[in-house]
Amino acid sequence: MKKRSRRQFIKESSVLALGSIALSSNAGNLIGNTLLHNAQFSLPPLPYGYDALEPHIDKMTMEIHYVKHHQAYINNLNQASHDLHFGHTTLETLIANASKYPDVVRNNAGGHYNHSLFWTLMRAPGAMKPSGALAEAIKTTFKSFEDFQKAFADAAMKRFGSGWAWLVVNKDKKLEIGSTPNQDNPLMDVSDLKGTPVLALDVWEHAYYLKNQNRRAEYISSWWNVVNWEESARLYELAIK
Ligand code: MN3
Repeated sequence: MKKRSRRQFIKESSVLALGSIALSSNAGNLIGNTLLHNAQFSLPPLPYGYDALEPHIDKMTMEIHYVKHHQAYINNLNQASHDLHFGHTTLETLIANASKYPDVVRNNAGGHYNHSLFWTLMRAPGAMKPSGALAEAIKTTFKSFEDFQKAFADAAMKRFGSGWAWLVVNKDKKLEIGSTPNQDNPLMDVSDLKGTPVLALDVWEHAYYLKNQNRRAEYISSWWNVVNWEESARLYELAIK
């Protein structure tokens, strides 16, 4: 049996700051039936309670989405890290180089990254629009906030099957709307849509089925009530620097 190098056992010590959440990388995680201490990836704290987004997104959906679905991506990613020995590689690097890894990495690194970002881009119902530089850019690019919402919802509706809708800052520092399949994201080398995410919407059925069943349009229109525009504006300002 191939002996693993000492380096592979050294826990990943970097902390990836993603939005306002720090993805601490040294908590224990279950790998198969064994508690793997110092597992590389762990569930970031949810910045609000499961019921904080009510009545727009229900408590049970939030709890299952966070505790079961997000955790499953993390468990699968830790299992892949264990099996493929990439314990020294950051989540950002795995995503940027998704084409170089098996699909299990693309799917689960994407799942972990996307959900970590998604939680920070929601909050208890508040301001329904952004302000500042992001508001100006939306107006310049899409004519009006309402036209932007229509185009974003359209991208979310047209994504066939499971995936994500995105507002990104592209390489020309311009806003662009698009969608990705499965757990792909615009930071992946395999993605057609490329850019820095400013807004993300999960359109997997697990994100809305308990409350909205098959009615994705209803979920999207509810979701506008809980968008964290302050965080989105912060990501925009970082992206255009
Ligand atoms: Mn999801």
